[in-house]
Amino acid sequence: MKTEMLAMILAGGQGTRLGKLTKNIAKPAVPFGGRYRIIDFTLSNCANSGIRNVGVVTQYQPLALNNHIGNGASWGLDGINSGVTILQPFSSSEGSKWFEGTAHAIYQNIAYIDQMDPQYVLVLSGDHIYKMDYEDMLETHKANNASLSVAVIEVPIKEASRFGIMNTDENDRIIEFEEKPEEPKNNLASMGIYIFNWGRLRNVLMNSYSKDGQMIDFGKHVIPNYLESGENVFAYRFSGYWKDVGTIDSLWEANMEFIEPDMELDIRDKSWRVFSKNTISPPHFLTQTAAVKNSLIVDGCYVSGEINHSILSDDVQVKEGTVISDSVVMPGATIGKNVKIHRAIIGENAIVGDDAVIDGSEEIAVVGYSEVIGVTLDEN
Ligand code: ADQ
Ligand code: ADP
Repeated sequence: MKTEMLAMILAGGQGTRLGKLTKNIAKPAVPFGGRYRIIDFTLSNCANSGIRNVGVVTQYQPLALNNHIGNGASWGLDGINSGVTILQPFSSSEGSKWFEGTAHAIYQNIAYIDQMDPQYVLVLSGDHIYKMDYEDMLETHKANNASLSVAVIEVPIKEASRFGIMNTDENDRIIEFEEKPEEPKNNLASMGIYIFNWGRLRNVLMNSYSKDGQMIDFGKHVIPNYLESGENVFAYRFSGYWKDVGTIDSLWEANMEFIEPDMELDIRDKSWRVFSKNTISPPHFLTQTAAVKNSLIVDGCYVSGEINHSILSDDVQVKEGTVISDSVVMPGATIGKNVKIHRAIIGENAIVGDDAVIDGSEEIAVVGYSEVIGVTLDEN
């Protein structure tokens, strides 16, 4: 099988910064925006950009991710010349080894990539919320005769030290790159999205791993190596909505932005749909005592309480007397009577007992995946 550009989604990070929300599931499988999981945005970008073959590199708690992605049919990525392949760490003659970094994770999957025989490999991250046309990025990559293209976005300078930061010339050729510099020189940040000419990247990785194995990370090792050896490395400028939702604060913020009907990331745009697996839940039901304002309520919810500027994901129950504001409730959670929840993320399948108070006024409050709180023995 021959494919022009193969996408590899790196979905392997543990996401320790999301704490209790990723105790049992990988970060890309964390619910987002009521109806979605984080990885849906990247998978939908692939589908909408005409990419037919996608490898998803996992390592940590991939079960929920496997269940969600299935055969890729929800994104139209099933069929004769297309597919999604979940790639897990495997034992080799060197013994089983975790993927050590992003470039090492690609190296570990050379056999899979070779089987697709692509000219270009698009490397993506599984934890970003955005819409991007990778086909346009590929066109620019070809027009620049680039060996590597890096998608870039301008970020506030105070946040720049969280990213790979670069300098470009007037043609957007990258002349300098620093991974997460302590004192960033400017605000042009790498989005961690790369197009590589596969032949060249393959050689670089094979050479490195037959010797010292230094090429562990794209940001720390591979990009600097390309620049040193005088390869054509170009920036591809992106200016739309883009958010790395790797922390509690950014995950909460992105969800709150998602509620706004005029949000920059337009999910109602029929020409660029965000696909997800359909859970086939019944229509949501609002009882006589329910009061819902400014909120997203997904299928299967049963609501008797008051919901303000919040997201209830599928199959959430909210009982009478409860008030939820500025919060995200993930799928399957049950919230008892007379509970107060403010500025919080309630994890998937969590149970919050009657009269509990979850107040994130100071710092976003989190109830973990399947966590049970405030349930007393006489509860029925
Ligand atoms: P980070 O996001 O900090 O920076 P990293 O932690 O290496 O980079 O993760 C990138 C993606 O790969 C994440 O989705 C992570 O889950 C996944 N991942 C990490 N290690 C993996 C492994 N061994 N196997 C499989 N998946 C793995 C990167 C760039 C910066 C850039 C930011 C933008 O290095 O230059 O600015 O992305 O967010
Ligand atoms: P965070 O920085 O929030 O922890 P990342 O997605 O950046 O989230 O992942 C952190 C790192 O942890 C990744 O580089 C990944 O390689 C490593 N990691 C994740 N899961 C495991 C695991 N099960 N064993 C070893 N390393 C892991």
